[in-house]
Amino acid sequence: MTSADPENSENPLPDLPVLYSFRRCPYAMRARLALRQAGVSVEIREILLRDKPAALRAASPKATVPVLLLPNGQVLEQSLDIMCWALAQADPAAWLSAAPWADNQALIALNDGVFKRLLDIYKYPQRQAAADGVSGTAIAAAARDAAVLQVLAPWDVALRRQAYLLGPRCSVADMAVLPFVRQFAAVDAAWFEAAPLPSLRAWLQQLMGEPLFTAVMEKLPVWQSTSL
Ligand SMILES: N[C@@H](CCC(=O)N[C@@H](CS)C(=O)NCC(=O)O)C(=O)O
Repeated sequence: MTSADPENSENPLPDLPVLYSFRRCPYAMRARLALRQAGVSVEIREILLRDKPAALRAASPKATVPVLLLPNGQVLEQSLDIMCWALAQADPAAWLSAAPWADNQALIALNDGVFKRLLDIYKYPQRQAAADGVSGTAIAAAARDAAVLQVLAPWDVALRRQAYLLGPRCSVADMAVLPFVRQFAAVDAAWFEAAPLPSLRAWLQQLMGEPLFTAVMEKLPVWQSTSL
């Protein structure tokens, strides 16, 4: 966590928390899920990663999204910190206490590490294909199959015996990984539909059908700074 400089004219301290967000970023979407679940009033500033506003860089020089700028000048630069901050304000379905915190952390680390790396290759195989001189299709299929073997099949097995990834109740981990699994499913929807992951598919469909999810996935216009 860092602090905003109150003298910084790019970023005067806001009245409401400000979230810099990008709809196609799964980290940003997990932050938005928690903020909305907590009922926190927040100004969402939808940005483009290829054209980051100066105010985002001023608040957070590393300039990844999401970034949450609080009225007291605190800046949260990690999506999981934003989720925890939001749920500390209000946690109506007890996502934070649904499962041991260490289990949440382990599952999210697997998602943000191994799974995110394989997801990126699956989504953009041509990046690696150009470097390795191998066909993009083969690289995508290998990444997809590795993701299933190492991550999604074990999650599917867990979901056969329980409604959520860590037990009978929805936890932070379910919501933290949901936007990533959604992206995986969307790369090749027909393949995912037929994949041997029936319980994961049902979990995904159920969560994506909830008003909370559809609300955060609504498209927003790109934020225009008025301070220029
Ligand atoms: N560990 C960070 C990761 C955030 C992240 O990597 N976001 C990506 C977009 S999905 C980003 O902003 N990348 C910077 C860029 O592409 O310039 C978090 O959990 O918030």
